[in-house]
Amino acid sequence: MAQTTETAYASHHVNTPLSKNEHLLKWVEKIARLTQPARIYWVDGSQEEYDRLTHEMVDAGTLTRLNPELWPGCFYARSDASDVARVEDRTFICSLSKDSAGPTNNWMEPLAMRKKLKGLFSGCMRGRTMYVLAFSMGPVGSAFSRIGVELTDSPYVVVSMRIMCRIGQAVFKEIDKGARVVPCVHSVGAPLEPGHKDVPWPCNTEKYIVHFPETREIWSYGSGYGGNALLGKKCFALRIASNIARDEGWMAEHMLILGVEDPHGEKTYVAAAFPSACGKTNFAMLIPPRGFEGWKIWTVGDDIAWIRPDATGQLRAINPEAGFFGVAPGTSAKTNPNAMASLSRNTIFTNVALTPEGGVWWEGMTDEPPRECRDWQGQRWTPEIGRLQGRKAAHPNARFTAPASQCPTIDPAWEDPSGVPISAFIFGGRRATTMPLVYQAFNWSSGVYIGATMGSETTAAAAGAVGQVRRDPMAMLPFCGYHMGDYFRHWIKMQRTLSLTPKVFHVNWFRKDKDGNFLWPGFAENMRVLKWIVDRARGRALGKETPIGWVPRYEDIHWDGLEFSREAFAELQHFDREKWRKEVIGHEELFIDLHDHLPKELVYERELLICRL
Ligand code: TSX
Ligand code: MN
Repeated sequence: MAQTTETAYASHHVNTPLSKNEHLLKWVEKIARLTQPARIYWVDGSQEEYDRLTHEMVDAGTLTRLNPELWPGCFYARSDASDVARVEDRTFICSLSKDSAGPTNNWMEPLAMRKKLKGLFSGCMRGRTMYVLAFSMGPVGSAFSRIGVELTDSPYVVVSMRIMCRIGQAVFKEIDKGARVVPCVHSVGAPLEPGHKDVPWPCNTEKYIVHFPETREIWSYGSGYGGNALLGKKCFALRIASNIARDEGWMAEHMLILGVEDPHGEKTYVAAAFPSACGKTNFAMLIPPRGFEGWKIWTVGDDIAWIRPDATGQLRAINPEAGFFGVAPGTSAKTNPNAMASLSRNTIFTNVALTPEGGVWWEGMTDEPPRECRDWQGQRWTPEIGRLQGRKAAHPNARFTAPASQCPTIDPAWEDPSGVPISAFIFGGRRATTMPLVYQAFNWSSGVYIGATMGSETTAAAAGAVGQVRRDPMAMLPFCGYHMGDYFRHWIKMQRTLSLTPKVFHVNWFRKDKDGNFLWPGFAENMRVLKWIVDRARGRALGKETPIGWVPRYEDIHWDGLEFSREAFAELQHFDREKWRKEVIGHEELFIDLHDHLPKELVYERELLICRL
């Protein structure tokens, strides 16, 4: 079926195509002709298939089955040491004009990039199986959902995508009904020559993560890891979807979604954006502390929200994903028991440490490290070796890939095709000074300004100097697939389509005193902030007006179950005029880069803020 006369290529169809869509069939053949896989396999998404693929990967050395007594249905993978994270400097937005991509994205001229890709992908799947992986971001059949097909030569990607999104037969059915498809091509870039033995984690030192926003295409080469390879997540659900959303009048955001249920059973949903290393997944799965008996937090999503106005002008959101691809280090029964329950079975772990009992471990999982284990590179590791050589057992970006359905607090409406109503947006950052625990924007445009200027201090995990404020507007800097200035304009314009405008808040769990101690206990205690936010969003809590926005007074916060003094709260919320004058100067830096696309509203918001200061 796949023979051509131009090339001496013939690939073997392992099974019959699962779609009758002519465009899809032609495209699969075209990519097979280019990449020349030994086999083509259409992924049906069944449990039997998953079991077979994981079994094959265990035989190939890519996966290790964990001890089923301790970790039922779980697998362990070690990546190549050079393929451990997203590669932002190798990520491209190839729009026709450089100006549409904006100064914060890498851009290459589409024709030049296509030529480059043609070279890279020529014969790149030789000796491997090309999997035809249909996936739906969002529940199959929901009006919110969007479909992609990823052609990949990585079975690790196939089994990971089965956890992270809806795949297979049901999605092909949607395609045959005429649903539009975002084509995604992925190769690890490591053809397997006849007679050569494969390595556990094939990849290539040359990496390209490429998006064509106008034609809605994704091409990824050279990496098998995370967002570089599971193309439904950052590439599709954020970079391509942000383009689709802008054109169609909705929002693709890097946000968690959670529901707050009060003791009367009233539920209020919020969406929140945080830069990395702020504990977004922990917040999405928060368990209310002492003093909040009868309250409950429900998890809808921990990373991405697709949000659109319904017929009445109320924003509604879905989580386009079906799993959590979470950072393992720091996750524990103390910091996030719900995440620990989610990953207790049917989970794929990558780059954590392997214990002698066939279990996994990572820094921060338990107070006591295991006496001995194999680290993420397969080397023997003991606490002493770790101390002496400064080596960690798990890679700092080690991940768990776990089904969202296993989260004990997963919201009953998490797969509702019409989404959940959003009453508030929360922006946050890691800031040792200046930013109070919480404040509320005066209105939508000042809220957009707060999101557009948000920043976080760099931690040891990130590159560069520790403790510097990095601006990361709406936590979308690496994920917006077009000009950031146009993105702000889209946010401003969204308000016009709404009858009910969500309230906008900024939080900071990380303010420190002059001795460098955290002022706020954080974690479960963040519930107290969340309650004020929900009360404000429902128009039933008081606050105080300040130059930066509305803030709670001490008596506006529910303190039952926590000793926290009026004085400590005053320090936590303190508004320092001098620090804020410096802060707005910091806002200017990002705005200068974007100035020719910045909406007037943000320029005026800045002026207003300066006047109030
Ligand atoms: O996730 C965090 N959250 C949000 C939880 C819902 N972390 C971990 C951040 C790294 C990913 C936090 N760390 C939070 C927080 O609210 N706050 C802090 C800072 C902090 C750390 C420890 C203590 C207090 C604050 N206290 C003790 O260790 C006793
Ligand atoms: Mn994320």
